[in-house]
Amino acid sequence: MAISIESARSIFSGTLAANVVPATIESFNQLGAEDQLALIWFIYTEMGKTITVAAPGAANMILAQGILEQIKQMPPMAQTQVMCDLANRADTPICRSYASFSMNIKLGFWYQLGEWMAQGLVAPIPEGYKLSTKAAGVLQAVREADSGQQITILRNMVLDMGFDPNAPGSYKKVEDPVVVPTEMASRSQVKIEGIDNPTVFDYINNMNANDFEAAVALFGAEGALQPPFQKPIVGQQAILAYMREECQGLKMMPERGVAEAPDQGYTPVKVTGKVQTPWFGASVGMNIAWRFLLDPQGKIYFVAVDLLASPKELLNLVRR
Ligand code: 45D
Repeated sequence: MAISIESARSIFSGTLAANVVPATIESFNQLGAEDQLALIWFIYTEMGKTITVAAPGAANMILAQGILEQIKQMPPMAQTQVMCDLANRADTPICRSYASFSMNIKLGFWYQLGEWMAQGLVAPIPEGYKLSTKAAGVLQAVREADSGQQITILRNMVLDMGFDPNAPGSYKKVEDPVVVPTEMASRSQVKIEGIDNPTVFDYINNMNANDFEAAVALFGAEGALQPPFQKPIVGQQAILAYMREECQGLKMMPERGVAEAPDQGYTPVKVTGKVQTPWFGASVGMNIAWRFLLDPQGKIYFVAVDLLASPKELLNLVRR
Protein backbone atom coordinates (compact mmCIF):
# COMPACT_ATOMS: atom_id res chain seq x y z
CA MET A 1 0.00 0.00 0.00
CA ALA A 2 1.26 3.48 -0.86
CA ILE A 3 2.31 5.55 2.14
CA SER A 4 0.17 8.60 2.93
CA ILE A 5 -0.39 10.88 5.90
CA GLU A 6 -3.63 8.98 6.44
CA SER A 7 -1.88 5.60 6.55
CA ALA A 8 0.91 7.06 8.74
CA ARG A 9 -1.65 8.03 11.38
CA SER A 10 -2.15 4.38 12.27
CA ILE A 11 1.47 3.36 12.86
CA PHE A 12 1.87 1.75 16.29
CA SER A 13 -1.92 1.50 16.39
CA GLY A 14 -1.83 -0.32 19.74
CA THR A 15 -0.97 2.98 21.46
CA LEU A 16 -3.66 3.77 24.03
CA ALA A 17 -4.46 7.48 24.18
CA ALA A 18 -6.26 9.19 27.06
CA ASN A 19 -9.75 9.08 25.58
CA VAL A 20 -11.08 10.48 28.83
CA VAL A 21 -10.03 13.88 27.45
CA PRO A 22 -12.27 14.10 24.35
CA ALA A 23 -15.07 12.22 26.15
CA THR A 24 -15.04 14.72 29.03
CA ILE A 25 -14.94 17.70 26.69
CA GLU A 26 -17.93 16.33 24.83
CA SER A 27 -20.01 16.01 28.03
CA PHE A 28 -18.80 19.41 29.16
CA ASN A 29 -20.01 21.02 25.93
CA GLN A 30 -23.52 19.82 26.65
CA LEU A 31 -23.72 21.69 29.97
CA GLY A 32 -25.21 25.15 30.47
CA ALA A 33 -22.81 28.08 30.81
CA GLU A 34 -23.24 28.50 34.58
CA ASP A 35 -22.66 24.82 35.16
CA GLN A 36 -19.58 25.00 32.94
CA LEU A 37 -18.09 27.93 34.84
CA ALA A 38 -18.80 26.39 38.24
CA LEU A 39 -17.39 23.06 37.10
CA ILE A 40 -14.14 24.64 35.90
CA TRP A 41 -13.92 26.55 39.16
CA PHE A 42 -14.28 23.33 41.17
CA ILE A 43 -11.72 21.48 39.06
CA TYR A 44 -9.30 24.37 39.26
CA THR A 45 -9.58 24.83 43.01
CA GLU A 46 -9.38 21.09 43.72
CA MET A 47 -6.31 20.78 41.51
CA GLY A 48 -4.79 23.81 43.19
CA LYS A 49 -4.49 21.84 46.42
CA THR A 50 -1.86 19.58 44.90
CA ILE A 51 -0.39 21.43 41.92
CA THR A 52 0.29 25.10 41.39
CA VAL A 53 -0.09 27.01 38.17
CA ALA A 54 2.63 29.51 37.34
CA ALA A 55 1.73 33.17 36.75
CA PRO A 56 1.97 34.05 33.06
CA GLY A 57 4.80 36.30 31.88
CA ALA A 58 3.77 39.96 31.94
CA ALA A 59 4.86 40.59 28.35
CA ASN A 60 2.36 38.07 26.99
CA MET A 61 -0.49 39.52 29.00
CA ILE A 62 -0.34 43.12 27.76
CA LEU A 63 -2.72 42.22 24.95
CA ALA A 64 -5.43 41.06 27.33
CA GLN A 65 -4.88 43.75 29.95
CA GLY A 66 -7.39 46.25 28.56
CA ILE A 67 -10.23 43.76 28.56
CA LEU A 68 -9.30 42.43 31.98
CA GLU A 69 -9.38 45.96 33.46
CA GLN A 70 -12.70 46.59 31.74
CA ILE A 71 -14.16 43.46 33.34
CA LYS A 72 -12.74 44.37 36.74
CA GLN A 73 -14.56 47.75 36.64
CA MET A 74 -17.95 46.14 35.87
CA PRO A 75 -20.65 45.49 38.47
CA PRO A 76 -20.70 41.83 39.59
CA MET A 77 -23.76 40.87 37.50
CA ALA A 78 -22.09 42.16 34.36
CA GLN A 79 -18.89 40.28 35.22
CA THR A 80 -20.84 37.05 35.51
CA GLN A 81 -22.51 37.86 32.20
CA VAL A 82 -19.15 38.26 30.43
CA MET A 83 -18.00 34.89 31.72
CA CYS A 84 -21.27 33.24 30.65
CA ASP A 85 -20.95 34.88 27.22
CA LEU A 86 -17.48 33.39 26.84
CA ALA A 87 -18.76 29.93 27.77
CA ASN A 88 -21.76 30.38 25.45
CA ARG A 89 -19.48 31.56 22.62
CA ALA A 90 -21.75 34.56 22.19
CA ASP A 91 -21.12 37.20 19.52
CA THR A 92 -19.90 40.12 21.66
CA PRO A 93 -16.82 42.34 21.27
CA ILE A 94 -15.14 40.72 24.29
CA CYS A 95 -15.85 37.22 22.95
CA ARG A 96 -14.42 38.23 19.58
CA SER A 97 -11.29 39.66 21.20
CA TYR A 98 -10.89 36.55 23.32
CA ALA A 99 -11.07 34.35 20.23
CA SER A 100 -8.23 36.31 18.66
CA PHE A 101 -5.90 35.58 21.59
CA SER A 102 -3.21 32.92 21.38
CA MET A 103 -3.54 29.87 23.61
CA ASN A 104 -1.21 31.31 26.24
CA ILE A 105 -3.06 34.61 26.39
CA LYS A 106 -6.40 32.80 26.80
CA LEU A 107 -4.98 30.78 29.66
CA GLY A 108 -3.40 33.89 31.22
CA PHE A 109 -6.69 35.78 30.89
CA TRP A 110 -8.50 33.13 32.93
CA TYR A 111 -5.62 32.85 35.34
CA GLN A 112 -6.09 36.55 36.13
CA LEU A 113 -9.86 36.28 36.43
CA GLY A 114 -9.43 33.28 38.74
CA GLU A 115 -7.08 35.30 40.98
CA TRP A 116 -9.55 38.17 41.08
CA MET A 117 -12.45 35.82 41.79
CA ALA A 118 -10.54 34.40 44.74
CA GLN A 119 -9.81 37.94 45.98
CA GLY A 120 -13.43 39.06 45.55
CA LEU A 121 -12.59 41.59 42.83
CA VAL A 122 -14.55 39.66 40.21
CA ALA A 123 -17.89 37.95 40.87
CA PRO A 124 -17.12 34.49 42.26
CA ILE A 125 -19.04 31.28 41.71
CA PRO A 126 -21.82 31.55 44.33
CA GLU A 127 -20.93 29.80 47.58
CA GLY A 128 -22.75 26.46 47.71
CA TYR A 129 -23.47 26.41 43.96
CA LYS A 130 -24.92 23.00 43.25
CA LEU A 131 -23.78 21.36 40.02
CA SER A 132 -26.41 19.59 37.92
CA THR A 133 -26.24 15.79 38.02
CA LYS A 134 -24.61 15.81 34.62
CA ALA A 135 -21.97 18.35 35.64
CA ALA A 136 -21.27 16.39 38.83
CA GLY A 137 -20.63 13.36 36.62
CA VAL A 138 -18.13 15.34 34.56
CA LEU A 139 -16.40 16.51 37.75
CA GLN A 140 -16.10 12.90 38.90
CA ALA A 141 -14.58 11.85 35.58
CA VAL A 142 -12.02 14.65 35.87
CA ARG A 143 -11.16 13.61 39.44
CA GLU A 144 -10.38 10.10 38.23
CA ALA A 145 -8.05 11.34 35.47
CA ASP A 146 -4.33 11.77 36.14
CA SER A 147 -2.90 15.26 36.54
CA GLY A 148 -1.56 15.43 32.95
CA GLN A 149 -5.02 14.53 31.67
CA GLN A 150 -6.68 17.04 34.03
CA ILE A 151 -4.65 19.98 32.81
CA THR A 152 -5.31 18.96 29.20
CA ILE A 153 -9.05 18.88 29.89
CA LEU A 154 -8.87 22.33 31.52
CA ARG A 155 -6.85 23.74 28.66
CA ASN A 156 -9.26 22.44 26.04
CA MET A 157 -12.23 23.86 27.94
CA VAL A 158 -10.61 27.30 27.93
CA LEU A 159 -9.49 27.15 24.27
CA ASP A 160 -12.99 26.44 23.00
CA MET A 161 -14.53 29.54 24.61
CA GLY A 162 -15.24 32.89 22.94
CA PHE A 163 -16.79 33.68 19.58
CA ASP A 164 -15.97 31.57 16.52
CA PRO A 165 -12.64 32.98 15.24
CA ASN A 166 -13.52 31.85 11.70
CA ALA A 167 -16.81 33.74 11.52
CA PRO A 168 -16.98 36.69 9.12
CA GLY A 169 -15.74 39.93 10.65
CA SER A 170 -13.67 38.17 13.31
CA TYR A 171 -10.64 39.94 14.70
CA LYS A 172 -7.18 39.17 13.45
CA LYS A 173 -5.36 36.55 15.47
CA VAL A 174 -2.90 37.93 18.01
CA GLU A 175 0.38 36.06 18.02
CA ASP A 176 2.76 35.44 20.90
CA PRO A 177 6.11 37.20 20.63
CA VAL A 178 8.71 34.95 18.98
CA VAL A 179 11.08 33.52 21.61
CA VAL A 180 14.84 33.50 21.24
CA PRO A 181 16.16 29.93 21.10
CA THR A 182 18.52 28.74 23.84
CA GLU A 183 22.11 29.41 22.82
CA MET A 184 23.99 26.41 21.48
CA ALA A 185 26.40 26.06 24.40
CA SER A 186 23.60 25.76 26.97
CA ARG A 187 21.41 23.26 25.15
CA SER A 188 20.52 19.96 26.77
CA GLN A 189 20.98 16.66 24.92
CA VAL A 190 18.53 13.90 25.71
CA LYS A 191 19.28 10.19 25.87
CA ILE A 192 16.63 7.71 24.75
CA GLU A 193 16.95 4.03 25.61
CA GLY A 194 16.74 1.93 22.44
CA ILE A 195 17.05 4.86 20.01
CA ASP A 196 20.06 6.08 18.01
CA ASN A 197 18.23 7.92 15.24
CA PRO A 198 19.71 11.42 14.75
CA THR A 199 16.48 12.98 13.44
CA VAL A 200 14.63 11.99 16.59
CA PHE A 201 17.36 13.42 18.83
CA ASP A 202 17.56 16.62 16.80
CA TYR A 203 13.79 17.01 17.00
CA ILE A 204 13.65 16.70 20.79
CA ASN A 205 16.79 18.76 21.44
CA ASN A 206 15.66 21.59 19.17
CA MET A 207 12.20 21.62 20.74
CA ASN A 208 13.73 21.79 24.20
CA ALA A 209 15.82 24.76 23.04
CA ASN A 210 12.73 26.54 21.60
CA ASP A 211 14.49 26.38 18.23
CA PHE A 212 11.37 25.82 16.20
CA GLU A 213 12.92 26.78 12.87
CA ALA A 214 15.52 24.06 13.29
CA ALA A 215 12.86 21.60 14.46
CA VAL A 216 10.65 22.36 11.46
CA ALA A 217 13.61 21.98 9.08
CA LEU A 218 13.68 18.31 10.13
CA PHE A 219 10.29 17.77 8.48
CA GLY A 220 9.94 16.93 4.81
CA ALA A 221 8.20 19.51 2.60
CA GLU A 222 4.88 17.66 2.99
CA GLY A 223 5.61 16.61 6.55
CA ALA A 224 2.88 16.59 9.19
CA LEU A 225 2.57 16.99 12.96
CA GLN A 226 -0.47 15.58 14.72
CA PRO A 227 -1.06 17.01 18.21
CA PRO A 228 -3.04 15.01 20.80
CA PHE A 229 -6.72 14.57 19.79
CA GLN A 230 -6.26 16.69 16.66
CA LYS A 231 -5.93 16.26 12.92
CA PRO A 232 -2.47 16.49 11.36
CA ILE A 233 -1.01 19.93 10.67
CA VAL A 234 0.60 19.65 7.23
CA GLY A 235 3.56 21.58 5.81
CA GLN A 236 6.54 23.33 7.37
CA GLN A 237 4.97 26.79 7.54
CA ALA A 238 1.83 25.65 9.31
CA ILE A 239 3.86 23.53 11.72
CA LEU A 240 6.15 26.48 12.54
CA ALA A 241 3.18 28.75 13.31
CA TYR A 242 1.71 26.04 15.52
CA MET A 243 4.98 25.48 17.38
CA ARG A 244 5.43 29.19 18.06
CA GLU A 245 2.02 29.25 19.68
CA GLU A 246 1.99 25.95 21.52
CA CYS A 247 5.55 24.87 22.26
CA GLN A 248 7.33 27.73 24.01
CA GLY A 249 8.97 26.51 27.18
CA LEU A 250 7.91 22.88 26.88
CA LYS A 251 10.26 20.40 28.49
CA MET A 252 10.41 17.08 26.69
CA MET A 253 11.87 14.13 28.56
CA PRO A 254 11.74 11.07 26.31
CA GLU A 255 12.70 7.86 28.09
CA ARG A 256 12.69 4.93 25.68
CA GLY A 257 11.78 3.93 22.20
CA VAL A 258 11.93 1.48 19.34
CA ALA A 259 12.82 1.87 15.67
CA GLU A 260 11.25 -0.65 13.29
CA ALA A 261 12.66 -1.93 10.00
CA PRO A 262 11.80 0.45 7.14
CA ASP A 263 8.71 -0.21 5.05
CA GLN A 264 9.11 1.11 1.45
CA GLY A 265 12.01 3.18 2.79
CA TYR A 266 9.93 4.75 5.58
CA THR A 267 11.03 4.05 9.15
CA PRO A 268 8.52 3.94 12.03
CA VAL A 269 9.93 5.05 15.37
CA LYS A 270 8.02 5.20 18.63
CA VAL A 271 9.32 7.07 21.66
CA THR A 272 7.63 7.45 25.06
CA GLY A 273 8.36 9.72 27.99
CA LYS A 274 7.19 12.80 29.85
CA VAL A 275 6.48 16.36 28.82
CA GLN A 276 6.15 19.35 31.17
CA THR A 277 4.37 22.60 30.34
CA PRO A 278 5.72 25.90 31.70
CA TRP A 279 2.27 26.47 33.23
CA PHE A 280 2.77 23.70 35.77
CA GLY A 281 6.50 23.01 35.57
CA ALA A 282 7.81 19.88 37.26
CA SER A 283 4.60 19.40 39.26
CA VAL A 284 2.87 17.76 36.26
CA GLY A 285 4.55 15.24 33.98
CA MET A 286 2.35 14.32 31.04
CA ASN A 287 2.80 10.77 29.76
CA ILE A 288 3.44 11.11 26.04
CA ALA A 289 4.20 9.00 22.98
CA TRP A 290 5.75 10.31 19.78
CA ARG A 291 4.99 8.11 16.80
CA PHE A 292 7.38 9.12 14.02
CA LEU A 293 7.45 8.00 10.41
CA LEU A 294 10.77 9.04 8.84
CA ASP A 295 11.07 9.27 5.05
CA PRO A 296 13.87 7.66 3.00
CA GLN A 297 15.98 10.85 3.43
CA GLY A 298 15.60 10.68 7.21
CA LYS A 299 13.21 13.66 7.30
CA ILE A 300 10.05 13.57 9.40
CA TYR A 301 7.18 12.58 7.15
CA PHE A 302 4.78 12.33 10.07
CA VAL A 303 4.83 12.55 13.83
CA ALA A 304 1.84 12.01 16.11
CA VAL A 305 2.01 13.19 19.70
CA ASP A 306 -0.32 11.23 21.97
CA LEU A 307 -1.35 11.87 25.54
CA LEU A 308 -1.26 8.37 26.97
CA ALA A 309 -4.07 6.58 28.78
CA SER A 310 -1.88 5.48 31.71
CA PRO A 311 1.75 5.28 32.84
CA LYS A 312 1.68 1.61 31.79
CA GLU A 313 1.57 2.85 28.18
CA LEU A 314 5.06 4.27 28.60
CA LEU A 315 6.30 0.69 28.25
CA ASN A 316 4.17 -0.17 25.23
CA LEU A 317 6.52 -0.13 22.25
CA VAL A 318 4.78 -2.86 20.28
CA ARG A 319 4.26 -2.25 16.53
CA ARG A 320 0.85 -3.81 15.75
O1 45D B 1 -14.39 29.44 33.21
O2 45D B 1 6.47 17.19 20.30
C1 45D B 1 -11.77 29.78 36.40
C2 45D B 1 2.98 19.40 20.87
C3 45D B 1 -13.28 29.56 36.59
C4 45D B 1 4.00 19.74 19.77
C5 45D B 1 -11.30 29.45 35.01
C6 45D B 1 3.61 18.58 21.99
C7 45D B 1 -14.13 29.97 35.46
C8 45D B 1 4.91 18.66 19.37
C9 45D B 1 -11.09 28.88 37.41
C10 45D B 1 -11.41 31.22 36.71
C11 45D B 1 2.47 20.73 21.35
C12 45D B 1 1.84 18.62 20.28
C13 45D B 1 -12.20 29.33 33.96
C14 45D B 1 4.77 17.88 21.77
C15 45D B 1 -13.61 29.57 34.14
C16 45D B 1 5.44 17.87 20.50
C17 45D B 1 -9.84 29.38 34.83
C18 45D B 1 2.85 18.41 23.23
C19 45D B 1 -11.77 28.96 32.58
C20 45D B 1 5.38 17.06 22.85
C21 45D B 1 -9.15 28.31 34.41
C22 45D B 1 2.70 19.32 24.20
C23 45D B 1 -7.71 28.28 34.24
C24 45D B 1 1.75 19.17 25.29
C25 45D B 1 -6.90 29.42 34.74
C26 45D B 1 1.11 17.85 25.52
C27 45D B 1 -7.14 27.19 33.62
C28 45D B 1 1.44 20.27 26.03
C29 45D B 1 -5.75 27.04 33.29
C30 45D B 1 0.37 20.35 26.98
C31 45D B 1 -5.32 25.90 32.64
C32 45D B 1 0.15 21.46 27.71
C33 45D B 1 -3.94 25.70 32.17
C34 45D B 1 -1.01 21.64 28.61
C35 45D B 1 -3.70 24.56 31.43
C36 45D B 1 -1.14 22.80 29.31
C37 45D B 1 -2.91 26.71 32.46
C38 45D B 1 -2.01 20.57 28.71
C39 45D B 1 -2.45 24.27 30.75
C40 45D B 1 -2.29 23.11 30.12
